[in-house]
Amino acid sequence: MKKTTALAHANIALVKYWGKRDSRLNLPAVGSLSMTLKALSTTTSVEFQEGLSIDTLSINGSDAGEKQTRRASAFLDLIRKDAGIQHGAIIESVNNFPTGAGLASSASGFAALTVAAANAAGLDLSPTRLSELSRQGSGSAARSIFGGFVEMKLGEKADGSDSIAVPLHPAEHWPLAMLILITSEAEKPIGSTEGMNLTAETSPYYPAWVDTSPDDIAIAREAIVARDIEKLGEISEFSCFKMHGLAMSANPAIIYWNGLSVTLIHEVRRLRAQGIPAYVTMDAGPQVKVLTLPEYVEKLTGLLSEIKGIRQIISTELGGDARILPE
Ligand code: 2P0
Repeated sequence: MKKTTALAHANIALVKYWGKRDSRLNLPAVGSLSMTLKALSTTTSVEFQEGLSIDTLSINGSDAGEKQTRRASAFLDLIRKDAGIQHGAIIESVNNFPTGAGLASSASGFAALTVAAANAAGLDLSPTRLSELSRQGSGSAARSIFGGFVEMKLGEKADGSDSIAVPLHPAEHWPLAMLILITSEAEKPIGSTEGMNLTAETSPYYPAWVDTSPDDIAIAREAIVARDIEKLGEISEFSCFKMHGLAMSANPAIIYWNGLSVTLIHEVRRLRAQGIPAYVTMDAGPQVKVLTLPEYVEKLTGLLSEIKGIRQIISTELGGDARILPE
């Protein structure tokens, strides 16, 4: 069987996913809306080998360990079932950004794995089917199949076939920029899956989170059509802080921020009050992402890099679809 290598970009949700309505099929409790990011990507190669009874997974050149390998293996079982094969696979995955620190490595990771594994298994699948499969690896990965602006549909079918991402607009529709301020490279204290399950079980605010999500998505969609940065930025901050407030209302509280994250949130808001279009979004980790327009990237980078403790600033525009790379 042939070896296939695929690349997928990470994505950042502007309207956030947090919570599941079905754990087995990994169906989200809310829809979400994201931007695919050009500068952050995972490249994964997969080769199924006859006679191999287990899967091996390396991430950034080192053995990924039992937990991650089991998760990838369970995912490959879905591909093997579709393709009617039983061979084990050698999986090699490389991220061009820090792994596991709230930078969506599972999104680009599972999207790249889906595209590479399906092709290596001899399957010719539509992007929609790839997105449906990716979702079962990681919810946010369903969005990384597509470039540009992407909406993850909540869906309503019990089999999950309509819980898929759909491309809204390609990257060229609206050149936006995002600055990713790395505040720490440490692994996060609680993973997303565990964090969202704890939240759903214990937060009294969870029903309100689920109920109010469709309005946020509708507003974000409109803002993108109209290329209205103020409207998109405001709804993004609202969804972000609603999600973090929700996570903090779990018992015990889930707090992804560090002290520098808080400093940066205030700084971005201060700069915005001075007329710079800059809006904060944060995921399940302490990194602060800043949504802005390309013409402000240089100025913002200069101003923010003066703040003590930032380890790295990554600047990115929107990226394209997940794709197979030539061998
Ligand atoms: C998102 N996050 O919409 C939200 C916002 C983090 C914060 O999707 O359990 O790794 O694998 O489906 O996709 C991260 O969670 O969770 C995530 P699983 P995933 O981007």
